[in-house]
Amino acid sequence: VSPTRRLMTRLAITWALLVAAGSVVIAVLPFPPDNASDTAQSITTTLRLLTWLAWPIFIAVLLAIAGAVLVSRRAPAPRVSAEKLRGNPRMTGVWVGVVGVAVLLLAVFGTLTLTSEEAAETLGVGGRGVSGGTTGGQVENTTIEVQVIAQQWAFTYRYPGYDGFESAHLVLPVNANVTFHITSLDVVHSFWYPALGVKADAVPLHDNTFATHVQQIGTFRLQCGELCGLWHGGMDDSNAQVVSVSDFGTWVAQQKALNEPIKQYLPPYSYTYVPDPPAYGT
Ligand SMILES: [Cu+2]
Repeated sequence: VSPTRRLMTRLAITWALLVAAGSVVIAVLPFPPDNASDTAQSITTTLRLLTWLAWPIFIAVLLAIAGAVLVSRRAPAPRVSAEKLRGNPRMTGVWVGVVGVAVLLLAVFGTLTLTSEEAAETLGVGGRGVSGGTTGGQVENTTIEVQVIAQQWAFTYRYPGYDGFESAHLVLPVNANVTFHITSLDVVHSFWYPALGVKADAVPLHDNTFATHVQQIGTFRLQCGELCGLWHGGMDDSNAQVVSVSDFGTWVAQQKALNEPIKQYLPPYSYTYVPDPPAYGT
């Protein structure tokens, strides 16, 4: 057995071991950590699939580099040249074939994802609300709209289904179909709630919508995802919550009571707002 062949065998075994170990890690690693909505769930599934597909290739490239170094160290002046690759139809065919199949498979996967009901719902072009439930018997007892108003440097939330009260914290009921209406009062911000898989630009005078199905109770951090000025880094909320339906009812009652004195100063609920001082009664 030639030294090169022995090296190749060793590298192949190393590759198989690393691929197997990596696949297990990829299967159990929680990335991203929270999956509190169906949107977040599908992002995680996609990330996992792509990581799992890329891992064997990544390891093969690393080991090929290591192998090349070891071989050239053994034989400092290799007579192999690019001529061996040029005009090698088999090598070219394999290369084009493998890349072609990979690209086509990803195209099919991407198209299926884009045309799925979830995507349609997220983009606000039909989906679950129209067809009447496709989550396999899961209880969908709440449908709720929440407006996210961004400004330098805070988010404010309005609940049009509940008198349009305002809150500085985001609280959502679990098992709810939530439609966010995202807008801004000044510059472009971005409403980024990783646990729900939500990231949508907040643009002045524009009503940006994002729908998702919230499915897990918890406290999850959200933040502004678009550089928007000096205190952009502090434009976050560590206590954005998904709570039980009854806790949500209690919270809504509290917020309504708290809002009572300031209600008359709030502009009427609208998908966009013109931040004109006289409109606020000054
Ligand atoms: Cu911002």
